[in-house]
Amino acid sequence: MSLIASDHFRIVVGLGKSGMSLVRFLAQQGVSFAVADTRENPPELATLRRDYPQVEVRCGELDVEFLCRADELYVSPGLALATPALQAAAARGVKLSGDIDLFARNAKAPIVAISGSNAKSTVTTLVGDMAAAAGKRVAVGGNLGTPALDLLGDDIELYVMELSSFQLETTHHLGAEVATVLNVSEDHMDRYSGLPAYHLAKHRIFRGAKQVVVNRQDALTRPLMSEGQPCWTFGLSTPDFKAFGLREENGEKYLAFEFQNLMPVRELKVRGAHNQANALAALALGHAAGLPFDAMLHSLRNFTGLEHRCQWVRELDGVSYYNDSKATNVGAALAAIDGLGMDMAGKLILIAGGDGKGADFSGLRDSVAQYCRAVVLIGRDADLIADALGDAVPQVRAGSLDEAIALSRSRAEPGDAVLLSPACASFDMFKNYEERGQLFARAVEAQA
Ligand code: LKM
Repeated sequence: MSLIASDHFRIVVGLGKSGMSLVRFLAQQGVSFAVADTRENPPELATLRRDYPQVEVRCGELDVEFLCRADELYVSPGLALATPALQAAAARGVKLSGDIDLFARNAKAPIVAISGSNAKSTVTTLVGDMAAAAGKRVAVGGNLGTPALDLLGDDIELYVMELSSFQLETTHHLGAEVATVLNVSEDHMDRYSGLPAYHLAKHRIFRGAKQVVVNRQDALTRPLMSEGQPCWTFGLSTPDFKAFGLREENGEKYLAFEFQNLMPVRELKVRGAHNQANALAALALGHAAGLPFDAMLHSLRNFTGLEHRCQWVRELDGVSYYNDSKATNVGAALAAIDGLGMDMAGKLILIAGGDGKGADFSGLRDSVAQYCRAVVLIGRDADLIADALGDAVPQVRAGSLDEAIALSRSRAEPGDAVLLSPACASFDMFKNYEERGQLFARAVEAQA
């Protein structure tokens, strides 16, 4: 180990997916480090013990003295920065950082950075597809898919990164080529004091950004302190200079840039106004990153949406079933209820509930009243949702996903749709939203 490297001692706090990517990166850099996790048996412990048996690991309650042996802690997005042991270490001069900060220090290609309460995976995937269609060697990941540090490579020409507010909290400087907060609606109120704190965390994405992309329909997406960088906008209104939006010509709606139509909206394979906004956001980001329009439009035409994101599963007795397990907050569920509800003749049976993370569910009430025939509630916070919905619509409780499907099936009429869009995290009943979505889809497919 070199003298310079041994000057520094780091601790990776949290041994999940991103923690393990930190371990691999630090080991490869020859930096000395240890690992800590509040859990007795963190997810990647066996992998660490197998591949890095020499690395010290401390599981269970965090020990401040141990943490203070480090000059820098890389804190998992799953662990609150407000955790007393972390704050005690910080007060004693230990720097709190994260994998994205380390990624940004080491990335040699431009970064497209994408955050927001909703649609960030969709827009990240779209921009990644667009870059690939343009022939770029592109790496896509961060909060979705591959952890940031595992993406680093000498031949990469563009990084397209989905970043959560938790990842941004530990990011001191990002220096993206272009950064955006797609939208801001309430989420993670179990981790933030309120919307302002959550909003502030998200806006760290703009630190050192060369260009920004803003949502014209959401003032909370505007950088709090503009550094005079080029600013591109997207929104469903008619676009002006440096803007992407919708234009209408001879009764046909088009995705448009400034005063020029790009492609008819009907050529998109994904439905709903929010998906048009997502397409416009991806165009704005791709354009800022220098991607040509022909490649971007090719990607938009072929995009069929993400797994667990308002995904059609099957039709049964004239009723369509949709898996929107990825809707882990109220804003996401609203987009699905409004988007689907507006597009169909029948009504929705909504399956919702889970770990509400301290949310205010009253925002669901109007859309549920307008588009739903009934609501089937599951999970820990079913009562909170029931109270917020009041008498807007008939409600039933289900103890399991299977029961929820059976109850939904018995209430649905031909032309209706059953929509799993929980507006909640899944951690009270499932490993994660992917598992929740898979179990839903399998159970629906198994119906006779
Ligand atoms: N030391 C230490 C740790 C680290 C991590 C202790 C510890 C954890 C808990 O692990 C996680 C993993 C992932 C906790 C999380 C994770 C992700 C907490 C929140 C999120 S999230 O908010 O980014 N994503 C969920 C959401 O609500 O948006 C996804 C919910 C779902 O249903 O999948 F205990």
